[in-house]
Amino acid sequence: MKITKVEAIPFSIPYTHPLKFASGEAHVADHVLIRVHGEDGVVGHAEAPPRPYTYGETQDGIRAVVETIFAPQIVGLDVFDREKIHARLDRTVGNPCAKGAVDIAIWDVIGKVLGRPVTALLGGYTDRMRVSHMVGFDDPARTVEIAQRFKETYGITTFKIKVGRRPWTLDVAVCRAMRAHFGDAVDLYIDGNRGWTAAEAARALRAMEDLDLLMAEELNPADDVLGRRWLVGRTKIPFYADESVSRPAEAARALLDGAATAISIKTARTGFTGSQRVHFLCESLGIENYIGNQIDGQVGTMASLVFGAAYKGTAERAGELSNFLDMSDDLLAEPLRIEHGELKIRDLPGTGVVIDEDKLSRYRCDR
Ligand code: MUC
Ligand code: MG
Repeated sequence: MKITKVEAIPFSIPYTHPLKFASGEAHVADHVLIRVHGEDGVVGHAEAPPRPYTYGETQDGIRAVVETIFAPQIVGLDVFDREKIHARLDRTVGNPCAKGAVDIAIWDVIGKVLGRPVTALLGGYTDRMRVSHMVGFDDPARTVEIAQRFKETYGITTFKIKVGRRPWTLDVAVCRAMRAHFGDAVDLYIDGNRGWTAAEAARALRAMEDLDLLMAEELNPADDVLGRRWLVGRTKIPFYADESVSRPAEAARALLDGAATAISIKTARTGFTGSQRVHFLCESLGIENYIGNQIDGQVGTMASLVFGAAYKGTAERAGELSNFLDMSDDLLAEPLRIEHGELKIRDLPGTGVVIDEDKLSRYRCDR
């Protein structure tokens, strides 16, 4: 099945509840829908979220690199020639979310051609994942209120709290309020998006030692090489690398350098193929991982679910699969539903993404 066309369609959907974190803010989902067309009218879909504050990609940049560089390189190749496709995409450095979405859309085509769900082709471990919700910067009372609503409405009991503000005591107060309110009825972990220094992070962690945090993520910049190694060495819970590992080789380097002891896998930036490599690396080394959220819409969240449910290692921890709930609308014909704290795979060939074409016409911003 040859690739006949690759489209990159920018769209824009506002958030009802913007997400604020140490490296930036998301008010509008200004993402790009990638469509890979095969012969016989088979179409695969994926969502690329531009994160200028994380990887340097923009909506215009993703569209340009996909349409002007990637499409001419892969049109005419067979969808099953995945190594050849990747060798061509990898001639361009960077652009993780553009590459990740092209990869996922190709897997969607492959699933449709074979008539099988992609999750079964990847690993087929389970049909569902537990959901973790990511809460942005806010005051303690409001954070508790949001978490309580998500717990009551969706049955979510795992929360990632964004930290990395100054003074660090602001964030400690939020985490403390969450634990005081929920007791041991919830799991809590933190993500600093590089906002603190190593010393600030160490003090904050010490101040939260009694809060039973599951893990900590990117509390200080990985580029502070010795500071990061020092911090990781004294941290008593798994220390996750996220944005500092946008390629499998970076994940290997972070683990070998002592810059992290666990890895967040985001299909938005490593697609399915790169995420497999990261996952297998972690599995071989006995390192834990979880499915992170690139502030994905429902199309991207479906991809995270498809991958996360495919493997025992990724399915056993709650995945960050709920931030689409903060968007005013989305593109899926049949919206995702989180029930009893879980999201279930759709038993359809491919990734299960079916686009509502009316919504796409309404939100696309290239016309
Ligand atoms: C996360 O886990 O860091 C915030 C910035 C980004 O790139 O992803 C989000 C979530
Ligand atoms: Mg993170």
